[in-house]
Amino acid sequence: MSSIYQNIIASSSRDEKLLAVLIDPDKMKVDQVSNFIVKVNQSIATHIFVGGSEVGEGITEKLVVEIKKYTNLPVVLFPGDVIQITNEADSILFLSLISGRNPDYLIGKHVEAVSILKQTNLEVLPTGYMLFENGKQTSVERVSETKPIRRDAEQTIVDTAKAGEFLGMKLIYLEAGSGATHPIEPKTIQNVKKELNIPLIVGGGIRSKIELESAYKAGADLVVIGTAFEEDEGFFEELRK
Ligand code: 1GP
Repeated sequence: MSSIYQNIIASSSRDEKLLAVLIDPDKMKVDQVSNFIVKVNQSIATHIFVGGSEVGEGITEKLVVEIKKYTNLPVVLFPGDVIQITNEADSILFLSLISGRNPDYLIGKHVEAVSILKQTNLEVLPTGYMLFENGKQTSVERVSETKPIRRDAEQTIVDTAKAGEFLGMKLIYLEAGSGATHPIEPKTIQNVKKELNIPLIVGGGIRSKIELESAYKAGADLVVIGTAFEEDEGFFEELRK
């Protein structure tokens, strides 16, 4: 079986766009999973991401076990903390918050995670994670105690993403923050994509098919959407039209 990363690379080289549905264990109860996953399976989604900024111990694992009962889509952990790591998933975004300067989120938590990861079969995806300002404080900003990157700092944005690639990261994730009022601007996605030789993930605040398509058109290989599905499951339908 080819790896999740190889599949992302292959899709990116064929210009086939990917969509991850983000499930936040803080917001979804185990008994809501089956109905929700039926909709995910019927949708254009290609991946399920599971994670949140402030999830308690054991909660993610229970949720992933339940999700796996109903889908064959790859389940990728998108953890806010080491306690969210579970071998029940297929893969993990090993996120380094390269927009910030907090050593805990650049390398500290990663060192803590190693002894746990060594006991799993998770495919580890080294990911440069860049948080953008969005007019209000996001939970990533609060929990990580880092400043997001300014949206007008074009050169810094592009150079940060490229520095991530030079450091050997395999993915770059441009994050506007869950529930952001504005998604990352297409121009920014385009500028970053032009510089990168690795796949680009974009997420935060995408609530319409038009916004999804403009992120793809600008160069996002994989888009992550959580809030729009949480608030209205009819959004799955809208994306199919
Ligand atoms: C958040 O990028 C993801 O980490 C998705 O954001 O919930 O706004 O879709 P939304």
